[in-house]
Amino acid sequence: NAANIGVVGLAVMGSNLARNLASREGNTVAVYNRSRSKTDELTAAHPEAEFVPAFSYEEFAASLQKPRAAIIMVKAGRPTDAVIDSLVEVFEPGDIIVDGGNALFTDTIRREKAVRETGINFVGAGISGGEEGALNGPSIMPGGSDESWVTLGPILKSIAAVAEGEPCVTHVGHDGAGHFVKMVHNGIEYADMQLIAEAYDLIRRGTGKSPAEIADVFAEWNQGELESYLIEITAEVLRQTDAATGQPLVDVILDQAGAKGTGAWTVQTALSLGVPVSGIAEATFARSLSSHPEQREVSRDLPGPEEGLKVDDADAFIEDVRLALYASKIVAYSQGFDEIRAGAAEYDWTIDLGAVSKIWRAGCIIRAQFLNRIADAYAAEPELPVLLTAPYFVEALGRAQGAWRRIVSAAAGAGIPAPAFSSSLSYYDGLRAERLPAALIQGQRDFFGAHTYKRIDKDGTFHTLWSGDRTEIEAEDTH
Ligand code: NBP
Repeated sequence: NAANIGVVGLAVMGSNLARNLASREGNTVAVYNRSRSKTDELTAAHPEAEFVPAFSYEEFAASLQKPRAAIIMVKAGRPTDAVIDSLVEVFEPGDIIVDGGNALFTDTIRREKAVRETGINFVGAGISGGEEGALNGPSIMPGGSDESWVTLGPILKSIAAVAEGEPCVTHVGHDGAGHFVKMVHNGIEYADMQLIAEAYDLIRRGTGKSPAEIADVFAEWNQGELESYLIEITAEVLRQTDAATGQPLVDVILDQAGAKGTGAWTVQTALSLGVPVSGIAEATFARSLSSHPEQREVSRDLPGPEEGLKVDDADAFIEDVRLALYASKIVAYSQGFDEIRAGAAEYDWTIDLGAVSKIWRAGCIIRAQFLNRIADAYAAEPELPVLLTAPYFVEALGRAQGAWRRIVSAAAGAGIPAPAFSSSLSYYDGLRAERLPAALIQGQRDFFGAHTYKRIDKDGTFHTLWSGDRTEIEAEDTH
């Protein structure tokens, strides 16, 4: 009963993934966990499943068909390195080690290089969808070599979520490409969540509707172009009543948002690549701001506007918020795909952006109908430099921009924070601008640091002799 796939690490994610694998026709799954109890619990709880339990790395390797393939689902960081080292000891050239945890893509690049030297294949695979996805079908973003994809592809396709008949897995690109794309997925998720939160806040403050009434608004939005898992669960959360107090649950939850770091990775990486992912950055910073109660406490009496939000027509206002949310969401996805495009160029990956949008249509947290429109945009123009300039999005932004501007102005006027809405609009207007005040920045840089500038009317690099007679000279290009 040799197993065709193995799983190392049988905590929540690993055990669910192992069960998913075992439930598919033709799979026999070798399972191993550092402490034996988790292995015993899993096999005892699921006697029907085709598991081959192993209690040492040697036994685990011996139970796998060659070329061996094993998916690691342990804590990211050192535990992952420890497991890789142990597997490398007992595996042979041609075998495949998959890291399905939330690794930073630069760690994956490092590990792939080191493992490749032993002749063993290493695949970093982003797996999205949490516990539920792992069990019933996640969205899977594998990197690694073409050779490993031949063995791994059919197995991963068998367990992935399915969107319109297509499995939500594609070979994203080499070495760290899969974990890079998973990282950006999480960054977009941060932006999507923050935008929804801002929409809720504006509707509540603008119309005085209760959370349960706003749940109805979101449920209705979920029937239209905003249809998505996150909008759907927003309605569920807003409708929930706290059993202890009888209050809406959202009113008794402490308003300090946690984060596990993937949003910050997305923003840090974008900064290094020079990609303006301002929506994702504002969403990440908004969580940081919320989580500093001492700063918020001392700031409570800072002056604000006299008047709160004044809404005459609640329905019209809610429709404006919906359009502002949609436009800002287009910006967030456009920025996220821009980061993937820049990452691919920097790290020499060939990434099919349309294929990435398609594998996010099911199984993952940002799953939405909307992703089909992104796939269409890249199908029509694979080298599209700015996603939001695709005709479908231009039409949507044209339809939304008036409402978007009204909402951002109203929020600013009433002193309501809407960082993701307003930064997205600024990004949009920045892209549209024929001239940017970046010209003045270049002048300032040349003034204090002789950093030079280019001219609009002739080639070359120039410097003004600011501390001399202020004539212009041709200069070496020093940026
Ligand atoms: P945890 O991240 O809580 O890790 C626990 C597992 O790691 C246990 O099996 C534990 O073994 C094992 N482990 C540790 Br800790 N140190 C080890 C070592 N030195 N050698 C061998 N095994 C070691 O598990 P999880 O919550 O199931 O998450 C697994 C991975 O999936 C993580 O990378 C996580 O970031 C990712 N994840 C993804 C999602 C998602 O939505 N995609 C959700 C949650 C987690 P033990 O039983 O012997 O202690």
